[in-house]
Amino acid sequence: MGTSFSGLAAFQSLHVVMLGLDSAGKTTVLYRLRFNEFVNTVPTIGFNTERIRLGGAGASRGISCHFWDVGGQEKLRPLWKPYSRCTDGIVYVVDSVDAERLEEARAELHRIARFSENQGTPLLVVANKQDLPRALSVADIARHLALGELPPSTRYHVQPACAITGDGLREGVDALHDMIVKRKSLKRKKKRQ
Ligand code: G3D
Ligand code: MG
Repeated sequence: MGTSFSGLAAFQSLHVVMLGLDSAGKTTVLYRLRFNEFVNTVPTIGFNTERIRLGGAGASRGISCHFWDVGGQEKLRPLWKPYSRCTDGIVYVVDSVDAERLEEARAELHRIARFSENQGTPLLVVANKQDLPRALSVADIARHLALGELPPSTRYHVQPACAITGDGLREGVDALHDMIVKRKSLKRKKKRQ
């Protein structure tokens, strides 16, 4: 009871920001999680936001969380900093087929992870579009994004997924929830010391 109660309390007012290059699949992920179906998207100008009910079997079951999907076009990326400030978690969506833009995705991810306000914010990397034949593996995505070089305080999880069918998304969100709850309870422990 103790663990699930503290998990619930931690997640009731949670905010998660979704970032990633344009066309990575962020909005498709958002609506797949929200409506449990594929929704045809248009390029995001500004942001979309939805309260999403988490449905995992673990501590996240039945708890809802506010997701912010921020546009990924170059001209909108200055918005990433204010939107990610003080967020509980970051979801970084990557197009696993777009090898040419992985370097750009890496640079933007490291830029956002290094902001002082984001130090230690748990990170879920969604290796999206795994349904496509030339999709890179999770290991390749992790290597191209240089996840090992993120600030040491950044906990991360890489989740292979397909936002069209929803495969992998719930597992990813559950992993993010676990990291957020662990960080919050660690912070509480430190405060008490
Ligand atoms: P964005 O919000 O990150 O900019 P979108 O990306 O959610 O708008 O998605 C961009 C395109 O990728 C969309 O196609 C969308 O259907 C497609 N897409 C998203 N996720 C997946 C996936 O898992 N697999 C495949 N095959 N396609 C995906 P269009 O054709 O509308 O541009
Ligand atoms: Mg979008």
